[in-house]
Amino acid sequence: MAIHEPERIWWKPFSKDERIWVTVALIWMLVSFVFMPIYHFVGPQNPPSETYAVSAEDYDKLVEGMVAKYQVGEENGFPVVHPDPSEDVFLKASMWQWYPILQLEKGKTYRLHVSSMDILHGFSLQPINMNFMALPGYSYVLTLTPTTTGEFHIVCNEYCGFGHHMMVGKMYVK
Ligand SMILES: [Cu+2]
Repeated sequence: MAIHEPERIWWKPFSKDERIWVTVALIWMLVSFVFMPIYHFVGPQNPPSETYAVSAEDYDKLVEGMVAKYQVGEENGFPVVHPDPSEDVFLKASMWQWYPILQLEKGKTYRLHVSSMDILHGFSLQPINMNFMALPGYSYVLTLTPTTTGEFHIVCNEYCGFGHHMMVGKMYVK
């Protein structure tokens, strides 16, 4: 069986319609590109803009320090912590758990640090659907003021391995 050489000029010049659509797509891309950083400042969302580089060992010490100081109970082997709003609050993600269980107060503003001990995890607070990343080596500070009381779940929304589907944490607002 012979192999045929492809046509020398295999591409066809742009038609008028194609030219219009490519131009529209390009303009829209540029608009989105410019608007992204603008929306960071004018949008109603609250993206974390405060970040620290921190090693897993150091972050673990911060978490344990908070647990030792503010633990009020225990649930399924996890400490329940009722931190003071004047101090930083630390939440730790690892394969495959969120630690500890936080108990916050409605109307108070907290500085919640989120970091991972191993790989990338996704902090997704349900059912209100707040989503952030939990990165190893970095602590992201979320400024958070709970407006509703109740029990919330923290779901990992970044696939992180075998136990990913079981990685569900808890948070209480009183
Ligand atoms: Cu995870």
